[in-house]
Amino acid sequence: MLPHAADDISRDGKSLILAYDHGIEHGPVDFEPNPDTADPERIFELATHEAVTSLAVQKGLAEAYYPDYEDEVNLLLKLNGTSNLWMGEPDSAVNCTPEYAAELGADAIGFTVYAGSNHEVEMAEEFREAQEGARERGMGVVMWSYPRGQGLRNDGSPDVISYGARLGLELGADVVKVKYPGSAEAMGDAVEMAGPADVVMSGGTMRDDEAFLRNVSNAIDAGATGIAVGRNVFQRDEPERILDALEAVIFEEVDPAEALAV
Ligand code: FBP
Repeated sequence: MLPHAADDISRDGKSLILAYDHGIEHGPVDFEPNPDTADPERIFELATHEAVTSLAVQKGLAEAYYPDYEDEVNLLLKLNGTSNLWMGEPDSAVNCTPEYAAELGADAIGFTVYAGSNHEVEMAEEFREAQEGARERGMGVVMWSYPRGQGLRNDGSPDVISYGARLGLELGADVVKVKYPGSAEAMGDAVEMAGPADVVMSGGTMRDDEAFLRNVSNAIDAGATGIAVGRNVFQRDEPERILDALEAVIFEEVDPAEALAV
């Protein structure tokens, strides 16, 4: 096994990344179900929950809030992002360098790559700079590997998700974040394609607690190492409760029904 540059953002080889880049990616609409969550302080507090192994945010939030949390929270700094107001082919503006991420105290960098977009070539080249910059500074590299673009008819198909996982390995990510491909078997294929890179599933918006945790449990059984989750935690009335259950399912491999019963 290769030395693992993402150890700083995992616990016993497993990860729960609390994703909070929604203010840029989707906009204020994502805070409507739980209006308090528009306040980043609420989420930095939530990230001190012991289930959370890192908090993924953009530069502006890290500058404003991370100094107060650097002893309690591992920082996963997203280096690119796009608003939902952008109507072109999938693309993501690079808004932070790995140098500045290190200055802000990041343990790892996060980077979105939309393979299949007309902008794939530039995005892969931008990822190269981010990945090599992170390597030089000992930061882990997490790729949001989301194949999408006008040429892709089904970006949620198991084959496409496995391809996305493989791209993470090929381009040098330590952790590849993919959509859940719908079954443990398909997740197992994605994990196999990612080789020594860790695979984490994204959270999505599924509201049935047990069904959501069952997907997470299936992903773990298939060899995934955790989840990068945003809305499915912070849009709930009691985000701490689902974090407790996620902790049991991911780190202790407790059955979802049992995890919810506690
Ligand atoms: P969720 O758990 O809320 O799905 O967040 C995961 C995530 O990757 C976020 O980091 C990102 O903002 C969002 O999904 C992007 O979702 P999409 O591009 O599919 O709209």
